[in-house]
Amino acid sequence: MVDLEKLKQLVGALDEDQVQEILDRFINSKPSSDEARQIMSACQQGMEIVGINFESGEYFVGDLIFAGELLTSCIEKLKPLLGTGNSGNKGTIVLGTVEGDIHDIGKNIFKGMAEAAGFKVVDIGIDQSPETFVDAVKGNKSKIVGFSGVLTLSIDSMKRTVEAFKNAGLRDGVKIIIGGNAVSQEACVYIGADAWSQNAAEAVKTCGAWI
Ligand code: B12
Repeated sequence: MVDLEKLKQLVGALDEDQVQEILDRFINSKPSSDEARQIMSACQQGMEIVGINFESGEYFVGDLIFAGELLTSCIEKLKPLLGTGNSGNKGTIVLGTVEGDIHDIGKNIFKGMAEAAGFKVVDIGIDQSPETFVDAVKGNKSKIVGFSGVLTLSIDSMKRTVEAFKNAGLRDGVKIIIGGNAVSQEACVYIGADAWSQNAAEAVKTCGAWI
C-alpha cells in the first residue's frame, strides 16, 4: 500500500515525477475503489499544503496553477478506479462553481463520483450566476443542485444563489448541497443549504439518500 503521508507531502512539494511514479505503481497493483479514494484524499490534503505555502509567500500563483494541473492529472488517472458501481439513472444533479470562483477540481471529482454512482450530472461550469443555476434546475427538472466553492467569498455567492431559488419559488422543490474548501456546518446554516461536504464520496451518499 502507498505511504499516504509521503504522497501528501510530495503533492504539497509539487514533486510531479515522484507523484506520477507512485500513482502509476498504485494503478498497476489493481487496487480497490476504497484504496483509490484514500489516494485521492491524500492528494487533496497535499493541496492544503500548497495553500499554506501560498499563504506564507513561499508559493506564487504560478505554483497554484501547476498544483491544479498536477491534481487534475492525478484525478484523470484515478477516475476509472473510483466508481462505486453504476446502478442506473438515479436522477439529475445540476452542479456548478458559484459566481466569483473559478476553482473546479473538487467540483469535477464530485461530478465523476456522482456519475459513477448512477446520477446524471449537468455541469454548468465555473463562475456561474445565481440565475444560471436556477435556469439549469428548471430546464433539467432537477431535484438536486450542488454548489462548489473554495474561496471565502463563495459563501456569500452561495447564499445569493439560495435566495435566487427562493425568489423563483423553487426552493422547496430542490435539495441543495454545497461543497468545497470554504464550506462548513456554520456556512451551511448561514447559506440555507440542506447539506454540506468536503468529501465527494460522502456527498454522493447524501444525494443517494435523498432520491
Ligand atoms: C489549485 C488552486 C487554484 C487553481 C485552481 C485550478 C482549478 N482548475 O480549479 C488556480 C491557480 C486557478 C487558483 C486561483 C486562485 N486561487 Co486558488 N487554490 C488552489 C488550491 C491550491 C487547491 C484547490 C483544490 O483544487 N483543492 C483540492 C480539491 C479536491 O478540494 P476541494 O475543492 O475542497 O474539493 C473536495 C470537496 O470539497 C468536495 N467538493 C468540491 N466541490 C464540491 C461540490 C459539491 C456540490 C459537493 C457535494 C462536494 C464538493 O469534493 C472534493 C473531493 O473530495 C487552494 C488551496 C486549498 N487549500 O484548497 C487554493 C486557494 C483556494 N486559492 C486561493 C486564492 C487566494 C486564489 C486566487 C485569488 C489567487 C490569485 N491571487 O489570483 C485565485 C482565485 C481565482 C478565482 N476567482 O477563483 C486561496 C483562497 C483563500 C480564501 N480563503 O478565499 C486558497 C485557499 C489558497 C490559500 N491558502 O491562500 N487556485
